[in-house]
Amino acid sequence: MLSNREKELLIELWDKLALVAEDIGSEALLRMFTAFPKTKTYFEHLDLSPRSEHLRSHGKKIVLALAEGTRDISTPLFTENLGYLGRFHAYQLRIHPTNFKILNHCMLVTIACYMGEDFGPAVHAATDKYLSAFSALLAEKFR
Ligand code: ZNH
Repeated sequence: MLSNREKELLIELWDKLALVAEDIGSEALLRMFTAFPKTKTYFEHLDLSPRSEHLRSHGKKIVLALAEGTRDISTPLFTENLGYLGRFHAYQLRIHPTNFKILNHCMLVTIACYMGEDFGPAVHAATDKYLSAFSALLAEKFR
């Protein structure tokens, strides 16, 4: 569970990241494809080379979805708004749940590099919890 202080930290952080959503998202994806090449199998229809338009636009979608979600943490809206994305990832894309842990890890590393000194232990822990909660919802319908 996230405390009120953690929610504030998350809104503050993701407001900053939303401004550079393409950079953060594409870097996290590139890290994932480099360190965990099997994840590329879900993206065979996209150009995954560094700085490609596909990588940037898909990265942006992910970061903006995460940034928007920070507004609704611990409200019923959080689960409701993510219903569509959850069904999409489970039924259409059939993303195996382990992949969410992998992307979360790559996202944390990317954010740490970008934020530097401003990514202290409290905001790090809050981000870790938030990414886990978000991806649990995206993964929960997978069978
Ligand atoms: Zn995902 C898509 C988000 C994870 C894979 N995604 C997507 C989208 C979004 C997202 C927003 C768009 C939708 C529409 O269009 O409607 N994701 C997300 C998030 C996360 C994720 C937030 C975390 C947290 N994904 C993921 C993973 C994977 C994926 C892990 C694998 C590995 N996605 C995907 C795909 C797609 C998506 C494949 C589709 C793409 C295209 O474009 O085709």
